[in-house]
Amino acid sequence: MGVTLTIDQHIARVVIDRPEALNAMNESVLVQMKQAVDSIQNNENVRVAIFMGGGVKSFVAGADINYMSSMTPLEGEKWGKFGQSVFMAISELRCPTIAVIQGYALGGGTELAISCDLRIASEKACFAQPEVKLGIIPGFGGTQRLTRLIGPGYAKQMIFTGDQFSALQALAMGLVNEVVSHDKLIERVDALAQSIISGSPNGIRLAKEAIEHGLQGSLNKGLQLEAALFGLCFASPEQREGMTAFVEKRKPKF
Ligand code: CO8
Repeated sequence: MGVTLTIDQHIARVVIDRPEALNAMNESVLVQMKQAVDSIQNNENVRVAIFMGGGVKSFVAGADINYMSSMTPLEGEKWGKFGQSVFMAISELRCPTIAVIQGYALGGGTELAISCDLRIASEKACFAQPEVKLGIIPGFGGTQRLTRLIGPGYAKQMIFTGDQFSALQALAMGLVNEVVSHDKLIERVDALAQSIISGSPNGIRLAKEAIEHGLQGSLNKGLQLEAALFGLCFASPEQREGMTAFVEKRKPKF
């Protein structure tokens, strides 16, 4: 058990499966996750990557508390940096990423979910940043990505209280894109993945690049990058195909 990667029909599926610890992440899980992410990045055929937890109860119940319990400050910093690097590799994947949250997304689990582009939650999902209850702070990007995603008010509420938030509360905060019934979760995610796959891979990749870089700088810099990438689209056969298909009243073939 650990992390498995399957790639089928342009869709990569990464499953974190440690049933004995509700999929909590120890070093081995993070190492395997990084290997899976590298394989996806190196595979031009992948157009969507889906991250999910094994079993029905948990997405990921955080970093492994037993593993962290006797760390020294230096070991803690090293562990935090390692987790950050893995989650950065996820957020830097060229293809869109979807976190499928069927149950607990706690601590590092919420941080993993927010490293993905989109989050689809079952009605049974629950979210928390419970680190302060353990005497630590979110260390895999939570203080930064969560604040950027849902704003400082809700991020501080989650981080200062450590309380659990339901899927519907997460939806209201903008933490997830959609909440769907538990038994329809996979169906909905597959439909979403198909919708993404039907678009121009080059267009989607450049749009993601513009959004991600734009978020890190000023509006003006972001707009300059958007214009440059917009121009680049016209160097791709996908632009010709997309527009020709429209004119010919048929579906584009990407
Ligand atoms: N780490 C290790 N083991 C875990 C974890 C975890 N995060 N979560 C669950 N488990 C284990 C339990 O210990 C238990 O093991 P065992 O059967 O051997 O006793 C097994 O999974 C099943 O769990 P429970 O019996 O507790 O199941 P319940 O349904 O009663 O409760 C909960 C489920 C509510 C999810 C509960 O297990 C829980 O509260 N888990 C801890 C959640 C948590 O606090 N997560 C945050 C961890 S800290 C973190 O993620 C920080 C990331 C950044 C670190 C950066 C460092 C620098």
